[in-house]
Amino acid sequence: TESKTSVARGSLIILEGLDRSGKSSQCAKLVSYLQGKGLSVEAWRFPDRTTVIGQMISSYLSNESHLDDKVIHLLFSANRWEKRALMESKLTSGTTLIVDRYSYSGVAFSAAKGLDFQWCKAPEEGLIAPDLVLYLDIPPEKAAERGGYGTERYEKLEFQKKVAEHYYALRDSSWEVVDGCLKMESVEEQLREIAMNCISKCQNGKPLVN
Ligand code: T5A
Ligand code: NA
Repeated sequence: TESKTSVARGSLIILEGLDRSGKSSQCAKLVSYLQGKGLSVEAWRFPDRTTVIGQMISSYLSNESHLDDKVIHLLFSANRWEKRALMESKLTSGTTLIVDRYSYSGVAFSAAKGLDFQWCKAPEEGLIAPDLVLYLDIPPEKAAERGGYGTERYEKLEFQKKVAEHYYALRDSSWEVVDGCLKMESVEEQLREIAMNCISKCQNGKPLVN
């Protein structure tokens, strides 16, 4: 029989946080830093709007379509499930994934609408568990100051406060909370160090779990 050469696996690293906490900016910076170190790294994001389900989500988010709260919740989850197999093969073949939002967004946003917390968590069970969740912590009021809240600012602020509460209820041992109010460069530096640590642990045999 042929002997398989085992490849050090990649890490599943998620960025989470309220709207405007800086996730997309930091994902891009972290990916280019890690690639510059010669590592195999890809930037992913959820929702992944490139699939058929992703297009339904995208049209819902831009108010072009209306969907029942439970239906959109399940579509967000299905959008992660349809990427699960590819995610697993990337990770096992040694590619690290830096992912902008994951199940935590799925649960926190839907629960903030009033859906039952446990009901929201159920369809996420069996997805690959992150090795690291980088939570960019920012008070909802501070996030609102970053702009984009428009005329419905108050309503959105109230909603973001609820999202924050649900995020806190979801914290687990994979989380590292980083102060998202610091200047961009400071956040960037902290994320680099925590991510490098995580990547080493995974390369050294930390198992991949569901
Ligand atoms: N959703 C998502 C669900 O309901 N269920 C789900 O399962 C999933 C996956 C779309 C929506 O879908 C919901 C959550 C969302 O409401 P999205 O497309 O990821 O999700 O959201 P976006 O609108 O693209 O991104 P955000 O608004 O969340 O912003 P980011 O990515 O957190 O922040 P970023 O990097 O774009 O920065 C925002 C602004 O702040 C500045 C930036 O320059 C930018 O102007 N900024 C800083 N300013 C000062 N100091 C810093 N440290 C700064 N960092 C960034
Ligand atoms: Na974003």
